[in-house]
Amino acid sequence: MTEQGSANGRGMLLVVGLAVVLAFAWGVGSAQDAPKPAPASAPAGTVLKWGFEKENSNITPNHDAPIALVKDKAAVTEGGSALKITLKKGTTFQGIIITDPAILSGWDKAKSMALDVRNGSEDRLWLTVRIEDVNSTEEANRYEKGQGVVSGSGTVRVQIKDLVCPNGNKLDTSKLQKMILYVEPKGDADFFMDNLRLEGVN
Ligand SMILES: [Ca+2]
Repeated sequence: MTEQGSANGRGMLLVVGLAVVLAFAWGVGSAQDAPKPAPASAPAGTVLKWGFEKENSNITPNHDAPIALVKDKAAVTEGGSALKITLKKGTTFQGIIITDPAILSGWDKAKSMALDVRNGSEDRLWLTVRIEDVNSTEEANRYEKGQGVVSGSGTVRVQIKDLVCPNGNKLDTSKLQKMILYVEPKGDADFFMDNLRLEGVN
């Protein structure tokens, strides 16, 4: 009985000893693991080019479009403000001209350009993206394509590989000079833009 008890005691000591060794090993292992980064709000490779948070002298109205930075919660998708274009029936080409070199750089290393938009009207509106490089002198050698934007919020996206001019030449995305974004109003409405970004940047 005594021997049995003694054997049990040794067994228990062995189990406790093993547990201590395992716990120590576990602790050391955990300490050596690199901390995992917190999940980012945007996918890896996304680079914000303009958040419409402040005035920019290199972003000007196209065709005298009334533009303003607003803190409209329904339209803001990045930071605290978005760009509002006040559309009026009978006007055309309402939007912005971007000539900021910082916004137009790095496109050659990206897969796509994306822009969050909000169409405050009930109509499906047509948003045109025109992009020019150093060689763009006329329609034939610039990129210009429209996309339908339904009522509400959405994202307009242009694949960089699709930046081909009517003459068949690809835009030189390392030498972009200008981007014009404009909407054709169908009536009085507000149109918003935010979070102009490049995606898939390597
Ligand atoms: Ca913003």
